[in-house]
Parts: sequence; structure tokens; C-alpha cells
Amino acid sequence: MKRALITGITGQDGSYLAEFMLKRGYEVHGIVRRVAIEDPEHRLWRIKHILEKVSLHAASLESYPSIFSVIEAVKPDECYHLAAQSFVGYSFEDEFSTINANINGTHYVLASIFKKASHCRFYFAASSEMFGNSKETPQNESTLFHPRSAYGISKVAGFYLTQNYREAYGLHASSGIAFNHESPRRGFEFVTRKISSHVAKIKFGLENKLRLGNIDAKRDWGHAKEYVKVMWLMLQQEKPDDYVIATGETHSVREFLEIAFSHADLDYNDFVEIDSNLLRPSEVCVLQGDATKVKKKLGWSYNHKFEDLIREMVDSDIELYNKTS
Ligand code: NDP
Ligand code: GDR
Repeated sequence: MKRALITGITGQDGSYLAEFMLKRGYEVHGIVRRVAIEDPEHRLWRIKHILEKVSLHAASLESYPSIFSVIEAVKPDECYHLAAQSFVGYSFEDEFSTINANINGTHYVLASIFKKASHCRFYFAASSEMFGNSKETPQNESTLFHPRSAYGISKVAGFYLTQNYREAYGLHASSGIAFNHESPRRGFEFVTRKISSHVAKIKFGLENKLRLGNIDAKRDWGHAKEYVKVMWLMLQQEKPDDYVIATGETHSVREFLEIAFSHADLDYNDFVEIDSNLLRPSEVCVLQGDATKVKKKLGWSYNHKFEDLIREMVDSDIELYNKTS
């Protein structure tokens, strides 16, 4: 039985990946923060249904000894490093903790694997935020990076750390440069879930306004469930490599709003207010990925429609708030 270790197993992607790996017969281990084990009801909600099937280990991205001990004990065959301070907006408020956790945390995982499980294949969750203010659209694996936030910078550093462990020490280490991916398990701070949850709350009279920042920003939004498959596929290849993971389409926040509100028979113009406090000091205006390489080399194809993703998120939040209203 192959052993997989997932950092960030409590997050959106970690939860889908854990389900995916269990279905493939892996022994699944996850790194979680100590506080999560102490408060499972709130902090383990995404993996509540599989808790009996996975082994959780307490560790934190801030502590090399804690990461080292888990990797030494588990000796994974595959490690999916998903844990990170992942909210771009917050990285402007606290650059230092974002940089520390995301860069050092990635370094700690790589160094521990090299020392204690050098056979282990490694996946790094890189991001389209590394392209930032790119001159080229769509972006592919050769596009120059121009990050626009501490978060983007931390992911560029993680990407190069991963590349360096591959080139210098021969680790089977790969990065997936994933564009935005969403689902009903998305965190409430991200714009898609903020919108879908507000649609539901407005529908049930629990809210009457939705405050947003730049609604003309455009993103390449996919479904998280489909993206975790690529992470696994990448580690099944003989040679490690880096791949863009994207749908190839780009849509504005405004388009997302229109579809989400109209799905609940509402008009977003009646509820949305632009709040200048929510504008980012340096915005990434347009992202659109070119996933040709992953399609050709790994045979992956993306199978969701933008509208269906939005409807699934809105329906799920309507169900959630119907219970609480
Ligand atoms: P989430 O924010 O949903 O999950 C992040 C995970 O990291 C959580 O399990 C969180 O634990 C954990 N974590 C955060 N800080 C620490 C820490 N200091 N020590 C230990 N664990 C920590 O992110 P997603 O699932 O959406 O994304 C997964 C990864 O992919 C992230 O690295 C993200 O940056 C990257 N990414 C995501 C994209 C997306 O669109 N979703 C696109 C491109 C890249 P806790 O629950 O305790 O907070
Ligand atoms: P992003 O996702 O920054 O792309 O990072 P987010 O959903 O936070 O923002 C997308 C776009 O929407 C605009 N926006 C708002 N965003 C938020 N969160 N809240 C608002 O009120 C709001 N109003 C407008 C933003 O300015 C932005 O342009 C996500 C994360 O998952 C990262 O971890 C990941 O690496 C990238 O996607 C790819």
C-alpha cells in the first residue's frame, strides 16, 4: 500500500485530494495544526466524513522540527504540499507571516524529505499569482513571473525551491501552477464563496448587502475536484516536471455575480456595493491559463462549465443557510 502525506489536508484542495487518494487505495496521512485536533467540529469540517480513514499528525509550517518529525515517522511515498497562507488579500495585511510560512514551510518539507524520505515524490502547490501582472495572455509554463503580492512572491520562491531540490539533489519534485479553483468547500474569504454565501443569505433575509472590491478583475476559474487529479497524475510520471493547471477560459467577477444572483432569481445590482477598502494595493487584473502541456503530456481534460460551477456553489450555500435561517 502506497503512503501519501498531504500538508493542508483540512483545506479545500486537501480534502478533495484525500478523498481521491483513499479511492485509489493509498494510506493517507495529513499534517494539521494542533488547534485543529483540539477543535475538530470547526476546523476539520471538510474532512469530517473521512476522519476514520486518514491519519492526522500535528505540525506547523513555522516549525522545522515538527515537519521533520512527521516526515521521519511517516516516510511517505508521495507528498502533496498544499499547506499555505493562501489568501492573497491577507498577504497585504501581513506580508511577514505569509512569506515566513509559505517559503520556510516549503523549504522545511523539501529538506525533511531529502533527509528522511528521498524516494518520496513531491508536489508543490504553485499558483497563477506568480504570473501576476503578466504581459502575456494566456499564461503557460514559459511565461515570465511578475508577482504582485507577498503571496505571489512566496509562491515564486516555493516554485524555485522545488526546482532546485529537483536539479541539485535529484528529488522527484514537481510544481502544479494552478489557476483559481473553487467548490462548495471554498473558504468564505475568497470572492466566489463570498458571493455564493451572500446570495444564499440575501435569499433568506440574513443579509441585504454584499461589499466587494474590484469586480472587473478576471480569473480562470475551475472546479477544485478536477484539479486534484492532476496533482496525482504529475507524481505518477517517470520524470518530475512543472505544469499549468487551468480551464483556458477567463471571466470577470461581474460575470460571476450576474450568474450567481440570477440563479437565485435576484439582480446583483440591487445588492452589491463597491468598497474601496477591499481594493488591493496592487491588483492582478487578468489571468487565463494555457493548459496545453498538461493535456498533451498527462492526458488531462477539464470537464466543468463555468455556469455549472457557480450554480453548484449557490445551491450548496442555499442548502446550508436554509438549515440555519
Ligand atoms: P486553503 O486555504 O483552503 O487551505 C490551506 C491549508 O493550509 C489549510 O489546511 C490550512 O490549515 C493549512 N495551513 C495554513 N497555514 C498553515 C500553517 N502555518 N501550518 C500548517 N498548516 C497550515 O487552500 P486551498 O486548498 O484552496 O489551496 C491549497 C494550496 O494550493 C495552497 O497552497 C494555495 O496557496 C494553493 N493554490 C490554491 C489555488 C486555489 O485556487 N484554490 C490556486 C493555486 C494555488 P488550517 O485549516 O488549520 O488553516
Ligand atoms: P485570488 O482569489 O486572489 O485570485 O487567489 P480571490 O477570490 O481572493 O480574488 C479573486 C479576485 O476577486 C477580486 N475581488 C475580491 N476578492 C475577495 N477575496 N474579496 C472581495 O471582496 C473581492 N472583490 C473583488 C480580487 O481583487 C481578485 O482580483 C486565489 C487563492 O486561492 C490563491 O491561493 C491562489 O493561488 C489563486 O487564487 C490562484
